[in-house]
Amino acid sequence: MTTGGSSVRFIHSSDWQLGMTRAFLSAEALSRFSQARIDAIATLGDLAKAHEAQFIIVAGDVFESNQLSRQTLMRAIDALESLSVPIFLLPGNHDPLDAASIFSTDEFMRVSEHIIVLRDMESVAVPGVPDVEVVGAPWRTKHPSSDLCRDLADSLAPASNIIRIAVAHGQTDTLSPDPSRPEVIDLANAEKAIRDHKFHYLGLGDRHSVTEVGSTARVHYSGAPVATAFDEDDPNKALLVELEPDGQCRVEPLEVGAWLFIAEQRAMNGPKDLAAFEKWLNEIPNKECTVIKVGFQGSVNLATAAMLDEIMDSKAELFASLRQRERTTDLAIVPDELDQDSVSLSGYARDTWNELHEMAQQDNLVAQDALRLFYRLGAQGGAG
Ligand SMILES: [Mn+2]
Repeated sequence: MTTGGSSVRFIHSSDWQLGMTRAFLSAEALSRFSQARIDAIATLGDLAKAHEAQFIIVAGDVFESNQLSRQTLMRAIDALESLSVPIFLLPGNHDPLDAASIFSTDEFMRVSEHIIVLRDMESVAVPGVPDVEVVGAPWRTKHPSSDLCRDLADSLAPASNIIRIAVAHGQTDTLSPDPSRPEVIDLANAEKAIRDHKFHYLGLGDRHSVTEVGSTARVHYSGAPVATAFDEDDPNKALLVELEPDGQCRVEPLEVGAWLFIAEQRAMNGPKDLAAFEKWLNEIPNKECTVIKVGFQGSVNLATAAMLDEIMDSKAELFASLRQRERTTDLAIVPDELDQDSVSLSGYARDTWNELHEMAQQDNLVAQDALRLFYRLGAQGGAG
């Protein structure tokens, strides 16, 4: 494959999911999260400039759904319009090219020529870049009845004297084998299409982590440009792809986003563990863009439990989200002798405290919660 002796360089992105909401984010954090993913469009444009990439491909799920606010749509289009390189957008399972498609709105039909929606499986020449074309396998429904990547390969003749970049969306059978889902991509078949010179690179979307699949070194998931969930291994990236005239393919991950999702599990058995947890929280950079769910396991006295509550409450103000993970928390509050002596109560309050204290020591969870609240509301005489 040759293109007059010069290499082809482009950026591969996917899974922007613009308009995505997250239940664990406050309104304030959600608006920053949404803006971060719009800003990623401009960042991709800057990276294209910095690395002399000639165009950008987005391998599906540009939008979270086909039912978006007009604000999301207009802001996305505005960011796309400001790019100085051609950008190819593939409809994915979140934003299929059906009757209600966001790509069929009047606003989208009026966009500039450098914004190219891959609406069918026809090859599209890259504007301003000779001998290079992009071809896509767009989703037309949320439940395709076939492997669109196979359909695409079947429709193509071998490329001659031209470099062809294919763009598709979905899980490969090697990552997600599921015979009941006809849309799963047959990776061996896609790699055969590469060996048959039907295309020279397959840019995939759907997996939010940077992932190379197969053995040709030409099939990659770019991952999401901004992290969106806890189960992603390597998000916040885009791929810089370079196809050399001699046939080499080089792929380099580039940093795009700064959001971080952390699922943490910690042992909590006293003041030492508590101090270590607080230090860990303090040292996390970009707290306002960091979402944390944390589970605790262990057993602590009332004083430590109250301090843990206080740390979780005050630090939550700093993070995009900081929440205790109920499912993985198994924290026994066991009042000890220190707790017993730490309150200065008399009369009825003292009787109640003593009663709860005894019940709590016998693993009564309601009593433990009540005692913890009692303690935190200021019943303690000295410092905990
Ligand atoms: Mn998807």
